[in-house]
Amino acid sequence: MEAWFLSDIHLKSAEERNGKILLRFLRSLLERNPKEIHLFMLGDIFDLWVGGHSFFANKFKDHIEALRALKAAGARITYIEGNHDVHIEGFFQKRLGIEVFVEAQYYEIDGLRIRCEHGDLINLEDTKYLKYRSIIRHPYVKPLGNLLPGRFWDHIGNKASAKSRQYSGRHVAGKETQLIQMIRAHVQRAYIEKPFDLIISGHMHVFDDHIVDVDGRKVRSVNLGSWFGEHVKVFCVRQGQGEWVYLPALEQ
Ligand SMILES: [Mn+2]
Repeated sequence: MEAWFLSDIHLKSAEERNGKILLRFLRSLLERNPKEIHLFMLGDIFDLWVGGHSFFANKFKDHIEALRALKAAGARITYIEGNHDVHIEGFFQKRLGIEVFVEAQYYEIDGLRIRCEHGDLINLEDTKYLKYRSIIRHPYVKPLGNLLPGRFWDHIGNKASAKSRQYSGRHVAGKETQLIQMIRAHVQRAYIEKPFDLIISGHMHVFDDHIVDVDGRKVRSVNLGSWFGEHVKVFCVRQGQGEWVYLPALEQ
C-alpha cells in the first residue's frame, strides 16, 4: 500500500502555483497503481469550500475530474474537513464517493496504526476558534451550508481571506517553537483516547516530524505544515515506512 497525506494547501484558484502542483500530483497518482493507493486529504485543501454546491466543483473542475478518475481507477480517498472546507460531504461523498469525516480517524496500513486529523483541536489556547468551531459544526448550522448558494460563501470567504492576509505572514513567525510544543503535547492526549504508531495532522502550518515518548512508548508525530513555502512536500507511507516526498516545482 501507498498512503499519501496532504493538507493546508489553501487553494484560492485552480490556476495558482499550488493548484497546478496539486493537479499534476493527482494525475501522477493515476499513473502509479491506483488500486494500491490511499489518498488522505486532511483539510484546508481549498481556502474555501462550503456545502455540497457545484459552484466550487466548477471552480476546481480539473482537480475534481482528477479525483473522480483516481477513484474510478480503484484508489481509496479519505477527506477530513478542515476549518476552510466545511460540510463538504454533499459533494465529495455523495457525488464522488470519497469518504468524508470531521473528527480524527484511525487506519491500519501495512501493520502501522495511523491516526489522522486536521489538527484544529491541537491549540487549546485558541478559544476564539474553538468557539467558532462549535458554531459552524453545530447540527442546526450545517443545513445553511447547502441552503445558501455557493456564490454567497465564495463572497464571504474572499472577504475573510483578504482580511486575514494582512497578518497571515506574521502568524507563524516567531511562534513556531510554541506551536511545535502544542503539536507534541496533543500526541500525549490523543494517545490516551486510542493508541497509534503514527499521528498525522495539519492546520498549524509548521512542519514537524518527531518521535514522541508516550509512557515509554515511541510514537511518530508528523505535522504536514503548509504549501506556502518555496518547496512543496507531502508525506507518504510505503510498506509501513513514512517519508517526506518533495513535489517537483513548476517549470518557469
Ligand atoms: Mn486549518
